[in-house]
Amino acid sequence: MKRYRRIGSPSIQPSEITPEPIYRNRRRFMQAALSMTALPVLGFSSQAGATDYDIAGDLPIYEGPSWLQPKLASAVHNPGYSTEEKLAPYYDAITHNNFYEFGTDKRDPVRHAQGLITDPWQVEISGAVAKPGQYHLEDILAPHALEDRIYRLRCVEAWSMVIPWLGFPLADLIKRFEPTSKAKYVHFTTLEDKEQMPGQSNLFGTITWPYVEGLRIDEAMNPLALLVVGMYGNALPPQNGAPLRLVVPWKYGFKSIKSIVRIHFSETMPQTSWNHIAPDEYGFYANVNPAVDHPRWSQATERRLPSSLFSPNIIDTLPFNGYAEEVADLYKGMDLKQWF
Ligand SMILES: Nc1nc2c(c(=O)[nH]1)N[C@H]1C(S)=C(S)[C@@H](COP(=O)(O)O)O[C@H]1N2
Ligand SMILES: [Mo]
Repeated sequence: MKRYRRIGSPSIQPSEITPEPIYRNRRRFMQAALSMTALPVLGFSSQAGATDYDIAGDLPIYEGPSWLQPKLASAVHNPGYSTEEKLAPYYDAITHNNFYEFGTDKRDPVRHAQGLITDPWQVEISGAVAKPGQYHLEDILAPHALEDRIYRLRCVEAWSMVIPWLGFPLADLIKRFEPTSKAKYVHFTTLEDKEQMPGQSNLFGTITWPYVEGLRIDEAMNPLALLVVGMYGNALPPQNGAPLRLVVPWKYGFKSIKSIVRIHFSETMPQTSWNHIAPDEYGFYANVNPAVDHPRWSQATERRLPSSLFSPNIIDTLPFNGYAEEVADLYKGMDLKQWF
């Protein structure tokens, strides 16, 4: 069992410094750890300020559906696909989000996503596959054991976090639905529901809803590409893309599409949301690359969260976000300045 280093002074009780629901969440972890499951024991930030406390104090513990609990509890840590870097405090990971369906401010998703109905949830598998259909998420997940993997997440806005995800390889799902020889690309679509997602009614919004993303099929088959249903040992909170999201750690965060309702296989390259908005700024590939700057800012470094004015924690950005060994071969012979 892996133990994470506790952040903050050991003389301070976690209940004094951690918002109540999160503290209770942590107790769940302790219980799980005592019962000798593979769940990690988490460290929590001592940096939650007074205003932060108010937001998190209103947060329900995101349990997820009961059918998901045994799967989450039996997830096994995969050190081979994990980094040893310091985790983002859980609090930061669930309150600093990009999920434009709920607003463009980093705090909007945690404020506005709590009511999202994530169970029952349907996922459509369509296009160039032998077994297309409309499936319940429970059936989608049924044959897959969950792994606990700790990945770096590098946003195109030049901040990053280290997050422990619970998920399974996208490749395993793809094989199950038997793509045909015409399946050259995989498209992903987020839920479109103006009732539940206030950001989708924003008149000056730039995204044409629903949010769409995509991968080349060989990228999708890479073992690092993860379909995620949990984080920090628990169900994925709505603001992080419940109940099902993609995590592709060698690419900028916008490729890691949230709250997926459709996975489609095709011969042609899909349109993707950010590429559609600003093709000069956001490419289809969007591989993390310190040598290719965003037109309006450098990509050579990143702000690793938690970061503050006095302790900005700026670190060098690595090619493919540090996953070059696993993925560089996918792009052999491609000019990465052209195919950014
Ligand atoms: N549907 C959808 N997926 C999305 C986004 C979004 O706005 N809508 N934002 C992306 C961006 S820009 C990033 S950096 C990550 C952030 O994931 P996190 O909030 O879990 O850290 O989600 C990505 N997935
Ligand atoms: Mo991002």
